[in-house]
Parts: sequence; C-alpha cells; structure tokens
Amino acid sequence: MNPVVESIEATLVDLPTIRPHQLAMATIHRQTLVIVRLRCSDGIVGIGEATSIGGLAYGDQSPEGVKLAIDGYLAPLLIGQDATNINAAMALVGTKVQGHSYAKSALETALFDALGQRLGRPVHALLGGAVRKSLPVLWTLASGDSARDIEEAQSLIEARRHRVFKLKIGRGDPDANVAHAARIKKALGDDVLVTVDVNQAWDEATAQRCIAALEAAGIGLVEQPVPRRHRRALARLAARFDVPIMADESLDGPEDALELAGEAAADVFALKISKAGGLLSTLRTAAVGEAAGIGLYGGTLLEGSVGSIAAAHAFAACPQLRWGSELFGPLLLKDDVVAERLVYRDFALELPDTPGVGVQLDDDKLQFYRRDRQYTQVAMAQEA
Ligand code: MUC
Ligand code: MG
Repeated sequence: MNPVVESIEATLVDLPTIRPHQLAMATIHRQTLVIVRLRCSDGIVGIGEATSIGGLAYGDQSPEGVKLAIDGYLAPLLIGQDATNINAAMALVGTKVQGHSYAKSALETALFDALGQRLGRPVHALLGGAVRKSLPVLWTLASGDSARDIEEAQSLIEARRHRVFKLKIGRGDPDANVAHAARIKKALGDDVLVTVDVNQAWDEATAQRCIAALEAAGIGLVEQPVPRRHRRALARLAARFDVPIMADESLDGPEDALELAGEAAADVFALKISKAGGLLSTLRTAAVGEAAGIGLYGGTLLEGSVGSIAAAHAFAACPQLRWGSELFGPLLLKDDVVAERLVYRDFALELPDTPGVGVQLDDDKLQFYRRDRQYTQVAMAQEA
C-alpha cells in the first residue's frame, strides 16, 4: 500500500529583513513565512512554504489566513490521502477548496518534496527535468533612496551577485518616480538592465505619460503599471510602447494567462508558484505564455529558502525563461529557517540535485523564529 499523508503542521515564522524594503503599497521590515511540514505514514516529512508581501498589501491572502485555511480545511482533506499521487491529492483539494492558492502551493510543494525524498530524485526531475541548472537572479533596489540604491547595485555587480536590477516605484509623485528610475539607469549605464515595478499604482493616463519617460530613460521593462483588473488598459499600454509590459498581479494561473494572451495585454508573464497555486499550475501557466509567444519571468513573493527553491525547480523546468528570475528572497532576509542557505554565484541561483526540494529545515531556527514562541517570550518577559 502506498504511504498516506499522516499529519500536516503549518507554522508562522517572522524573519527580519536586512534593510527596509519599500514598495508602492508597503514597506517591509520583516517577512512572515508559513512553513508547512507534511508527515507521511512511511516517516518521510515533506516541506513547503507560503509567504506574502506586507500582510494583505500585495495579495488577498495573509500568512495568518493561510495557516487557518490549512489547519481548518486543507489538512483535514489531505490526511489519509495517498501521498504519492500529487495530481489526485491536488484535484481533491481543488474541488473542495476555492481560492487559497498560497496554501495549495505550500502543500503541493511539501508533497513533491516528500515524493522526491522517497524516490531519491530532485523535484525538477519529477517535473520532467530541468532545462537549466541555474537561474539568473536580479535584485530589487527598494531602499527608497536613489544614491543608496546606486551604491547597492554597484557593489552587487562587483560581487558578481546581480547584474539586472528592478526598481520598486509607484509610491508618491509619479514624476519623482521617473526621475529616480532615470538617475539609477544613468548611473548604472547601458550594459545593465534596469526594470521597474509599479505594483498597480498608476491610472492609465499617468502610466502613458510616465512609461514614455521611462522608455526614453532606457528602462528595459515595466511591470504591472495599472491595477490588476484593468486588463484593457494593460493591453493598450502594451500596444503603445516598445518597452515590454509585464503582467504580475493581473496573472495568477493558466486561466488568467489565457485571457491576457487573448487580449495581447502583456509582453511578459511574471510566474509565481503561490499565485498559480503550485508548481504544476505554474508550468501550465508557463505553457499558455509559451504558446502565445509571451516572455516568461520567474517571480517571487519574497519567500525564504524553502519557497524560493521550490519555485526554482518549477522555473528550471519551464521551456523558456527569457526574462530570468527574481528569486532573491532569501538574500533579503537576515536569517532563515534552513540548515544550509541557497547558493548564489555568478549572477545566478544554483539548482540543487539532491532529493526533494534540496533544502532541510533547521529545527532550532524554526523554534526560535516561530511566532507563537515569540508571543510566549514576550508574555513571559512582561510577567517577569
Ligand atoms: C512584486 O510585486 O513583484 C518581487 C520583488 C520584490 O521586491 O517584490 C516582489 C513583488
Ligand atoms: Mg511585481
């Protein structure tokens, strides 16, 4: 008999960032990870992660909500199911639970990790094989200060860690945003690709004016300039400008991909395993993009090592990843909850070849950073 899912534990973990990370909708000082441990009846424990940015500021699924959904609904559904049949397990979850793509992604990752450990194969092999063994990784400049961002970029180029940079704009005066982007692009020069992410902050008229200026300044790509549901506006911008327009918040899974492709609303798709609801759904989303001739990009919700490496396995299996990736989340964290941190070298993230996702949890760190323990510590300190 095949092993079944025996228990599932979802743990909230709060990790500080190395510096404030300023986006249009939030400034992040820490990231909350939901770490999932899925124990199977053969003793194998698979791990997964769901993380979002700025609580509910980026997406409509909070870390606390992810934990509630797993504890109350998804775990009871999966317990007792065949742990080796991921398609069947996720189909069951799909019919009984609407939405909750972040939770589904974490659970599917944990099932893949367990299966990989059981078979002695890395997750990318279970997805059909990696067509690249490392993924180019850009860095997001988001300190809120142009001079500091330029310095940060130059030192990262020097260290051969990143050579493509994304700027988080969309906060405050749009013209000041454009001036900030132009200053950074000018300082970094023609050889360095600089992109911007507006995180839905502009209306169409503002976007038209500002994208023209960004294009003239040499910005190489504009991500999600208008609100996610304003697809027709996105399509008009994609038609109007040469600079590629990327859909991020407008794109969750394959159904969105189909609609965006049909409306010619984006030149590039930002894939994210959490938005899509898992690795398999990410590959299905990528397939739609690929079929429509749309460039693919490996996006992040600033996950730690577990979520980032899970995404890397899926992105490595995509036939095309023309725009590289932004799997730098672990580098933005001061610490992590894994035994060994991911390897970034020569502007890329290396894909592990070890069984499963290829990273292990560090139990001491997990205990140290778990939120319920921190509350206990604060309560104890207050009582003392
Ligand atoms: C987003 O909107 O793309 C990715 C990089 C970063 O700094 O924030 C994320 C979210
Ligand atoms: Mg984005």
